[in-house]
Amino acid sequence: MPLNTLIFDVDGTLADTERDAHRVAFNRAFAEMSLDFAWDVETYGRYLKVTGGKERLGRFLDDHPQYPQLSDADIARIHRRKTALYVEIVQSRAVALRPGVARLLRAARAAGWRLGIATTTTPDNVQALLASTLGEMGESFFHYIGAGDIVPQKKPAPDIYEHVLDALGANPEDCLALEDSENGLRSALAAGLTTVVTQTDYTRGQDFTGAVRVLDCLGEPDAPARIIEGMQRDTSVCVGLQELQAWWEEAHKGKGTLRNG
Ligand code: XBP
Ligand code: MG
Repeated sequence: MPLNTLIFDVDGTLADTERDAHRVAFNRAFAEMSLDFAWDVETYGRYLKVTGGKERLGRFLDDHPQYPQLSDADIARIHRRKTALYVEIVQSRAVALRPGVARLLRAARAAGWRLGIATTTTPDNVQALLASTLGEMGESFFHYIGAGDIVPQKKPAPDIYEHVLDALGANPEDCLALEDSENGLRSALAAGLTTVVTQTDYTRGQDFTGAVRVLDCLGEPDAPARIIEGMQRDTSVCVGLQELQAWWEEAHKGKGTLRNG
């Protein structure tokens, strides 16, 4: 069976949301609640290694005993406010999809491929992002959206990808994941998925061992992407279904698992 299912990460992959949307929403929530700290771009980048907003805040407080230590209930309350503020930012259309994402989604849909989302972020955030970038029917592009606390362990654990594969009734061998980060890549690989990475400013330089390709983005016909790791390194490409199919076949041949017909 040929490749017929794509599973997308959200933050960093569909859109570059972290620095100017999630980080800003966290800082606004901290200020509203009179908390005596804020996350600059560099600090937030370091704490992105902890996936999940509540978990990220918890780790930051663990590392900074000089700030008031908050209960899980307080963290959850701050995080709910952060989510509302993030949704406001996204609804103001401050966040765009990354180059090539809308083109690839439309091509996959037109070809009858199945589309899924496997993300660590909160479901409200995904809904708002898809509506503001793809229109009110944005969510309908996807056959299943797996997000946030629906699984016990966030990325790099494979839980969210396994959950989405299960919900789609899909075999990992027939799917390809698109990710932007080492944590996301580890999660997808552990679920058995061939994975393409489109790195961001925050994830550049992370360890992407195991990805079938690492690119700077998906590219557009008039502004192609660059392959950074993997075969054809340093070449330009506008990533479409044909490229994904070829890379997926290459990965399966490498594993000796490509099935014919
Ligand atoms: C994204 C995350 C999320 C977002 C914030 O990781 O780790 O925590 O940063 O969203 P990935 P929440 O792209 O690998 O899914 O605050 O809603 O958790
Ligand atoms: Mg990501």
